[in-house]
Amino acid sequence: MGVKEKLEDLLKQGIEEINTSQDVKAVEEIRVKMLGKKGPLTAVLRGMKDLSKEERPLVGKFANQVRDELTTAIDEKRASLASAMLNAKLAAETVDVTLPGRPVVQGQPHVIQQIIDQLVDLFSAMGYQVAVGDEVEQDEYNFERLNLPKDHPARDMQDTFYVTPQVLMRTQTSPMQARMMETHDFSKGPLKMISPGKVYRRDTDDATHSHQFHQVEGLVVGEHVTMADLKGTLEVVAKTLFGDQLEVRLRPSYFPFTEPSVEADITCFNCLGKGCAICKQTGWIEVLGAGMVHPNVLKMSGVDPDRYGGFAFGLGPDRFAMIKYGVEDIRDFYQNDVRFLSQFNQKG
Ligand code: 2NL
Repeated sequence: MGVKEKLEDLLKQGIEEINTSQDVKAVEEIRVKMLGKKGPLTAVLRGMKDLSKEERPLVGKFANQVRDELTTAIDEKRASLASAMLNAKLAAETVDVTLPGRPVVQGQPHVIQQIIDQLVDLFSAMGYQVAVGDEVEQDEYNFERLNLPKDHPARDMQDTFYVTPQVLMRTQTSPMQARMMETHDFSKGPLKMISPGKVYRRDTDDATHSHQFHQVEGLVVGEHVTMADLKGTLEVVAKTLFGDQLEVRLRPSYFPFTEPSVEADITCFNCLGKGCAICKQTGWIEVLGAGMVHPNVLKMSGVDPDRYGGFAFGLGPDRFAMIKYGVEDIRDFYQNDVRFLSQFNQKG
């Protein structure tokens, strides 16, 4: 077979192989096989030195033509295979943009946080500051400044988690209020504040006790602050949280940091005062403790008790939530069971 025929065969065979190849890898193998250093075309070109002077340019020209045709065929095939692959991939990965989205489950603040938020909104609207404070406090602020000296019997029921002998997990939010009284400039006007947050007590957890719970305390100190102001304020709180038709009743009580001290009841929202199981037939439900700030408490924070006075109250959002929603076990609030918690949806 002459060199020309050999080249023609090579071209025919190459084109056929290229046309029938199925993927880019196969095309690349053909290129290496046909056009590579060890391939038949290179062999023909190497053999040119044995050809006659007349034949050499003709064969050379034809060999170049064969190489160009094969190269073009390979490039075209490679491009068409690559675009076919891309099309197949695009078809397989089709996104149906008309599919409806998966709904995102919308949560809500914890029911206790909802109560705190309501109180924060209410008191902010009445011009109170909101001061949160730290959960780790000094004995000095948690007890001493609130008229609870060492060995005071009321310390026992509040005995708590000590970090060091002088540092503890706060048993009430009042230490923040003592700090605010200490720094407030009373010549510029009264101090009006609430202090919401977590508090800790060395209680054994049961249906009505948790070693960690919440408190919102309120404090107003200034000139001419009276017990009538306290009662009016508590009425606003009760009506906002439990309903407009409810009344507030104050009963004498005792707290070391207030004198006089009171316990506040609201009309039972269930029977509206007639007497039922929820209010134990009394027609009233106890909701919080309050009183007029004890002169010693004012003095210890550097406030002159002959010039300034005020009221304070402390309430438990946990207890408020239990009363409002009829929850019988405080521990339910802390177990984080969404089936329980999602019942208290603000949006109804
Ligand atoms: C309750 C009773 C109360 C206070 C808290 C208070 C704070 C300062 C001064 C005076 Cl800085 N008093 N707080 C007063 C009366 C009662 O809490 O049973 N809380 C759940």
